Amino acid sequence: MPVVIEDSRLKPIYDKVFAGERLTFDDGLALYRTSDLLAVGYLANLVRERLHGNVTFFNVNRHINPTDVCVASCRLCAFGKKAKDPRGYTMSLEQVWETAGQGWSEAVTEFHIVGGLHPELTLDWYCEMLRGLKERFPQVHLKAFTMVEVAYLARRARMSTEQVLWRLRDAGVDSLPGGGAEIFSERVRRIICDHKIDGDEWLETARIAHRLGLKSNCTMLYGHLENDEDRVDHLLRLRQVQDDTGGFVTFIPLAFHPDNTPLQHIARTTGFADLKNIAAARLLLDNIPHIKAYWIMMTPRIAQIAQRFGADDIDGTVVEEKIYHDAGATTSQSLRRQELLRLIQRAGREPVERDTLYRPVQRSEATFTVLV
Ligand code: V47
Repeated sequence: MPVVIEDSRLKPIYDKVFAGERLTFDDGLALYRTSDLLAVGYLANLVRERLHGNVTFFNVNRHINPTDVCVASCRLCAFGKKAKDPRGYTMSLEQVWETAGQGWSEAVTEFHIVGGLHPELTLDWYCEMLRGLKERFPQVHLKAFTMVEVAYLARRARMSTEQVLWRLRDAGVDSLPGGGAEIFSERVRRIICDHKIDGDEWLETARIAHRLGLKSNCTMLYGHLENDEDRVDHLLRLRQVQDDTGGFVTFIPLAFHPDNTPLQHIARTTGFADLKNIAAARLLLDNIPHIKAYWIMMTPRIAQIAQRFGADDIDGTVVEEKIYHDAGATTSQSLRRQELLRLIQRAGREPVERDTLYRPVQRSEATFTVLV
């Protein structure tokens, strides 16, 4: 069937995608600069179906944020609070374990644990938290600590990144989430998150984690001050690390939510930009297996359409989300398993429940009755 490509700049990309060839920096720019979203989406969908056929993955997970107290003051963030801010919170160990159990059922396969850079919580405290979770929920995968948190813990404990990752892994960390990458461009990073590790350090921390055998995700925050070049540069730097380590499992483009941040004058991203970022990522990141359309961030409606624009994952039940809701997200805090199934099926995809590392989860009929 002939494919209609309105923008002639996409023709070489079309040829490369059909031949299975790697796209260049300039190809990436052309993907971002064209308005021919359907052509970009068509190509991304082609690659996505080559890799995953008709399947869309989801999981049954729970987010836990032990503290929102943070020494950094990133302009992009509405979640972090200063230690003296009465609105801030820090859970006790018992509260973390109790929170993990709230809404817990046989169905939860992953705890996604991230928090602020707390000035006083120690590496020992976090290790005890992890051991306590493993003791109480031995079958649940712990996807915990962004590269930024790992680097901060290393600095505070005066240990190497490698030593900290060893300790966290021994205490129960099974893999790392993809947050904190933001955008690697130093020009933009200086404005939106100048207190954070720089892009090179984020990538180096990921390399070390992968070397130790820990898989991780990766992300890119878009829709703030970055330009097309910054986005392509970010994706290609992730692609380079993946060529070297093979440790990234999933890429998640994250749309900037400006409410309650010092950057609240910036307009929210559009559905067009959200789909473009999914599709461009699928085409440029030829070595990262999965592209996730995180429904909390892009709304269930756009996340569903994204399943035909390059994404093969929609994330999970989540249960309780703070980072995006503090920044004005209007999506609900959790989706039931049945609703995820419905969204995926109505997009004409076959839902497959996965664990964090994308192994299919087998469930007996009996467990369906206790699902969150
Ligand atoms: O690290 C913070 C970003 C991330 C805002 O690995 C913001 O499976 C938009 O990383 N507007 C947290 N974004 C979310 C995240 C994530 C989510 C789902 C799955 C996975 C995974 C990872 O959100 C932060 C930061 O990059 N963020 N503030 C904001 N106002």
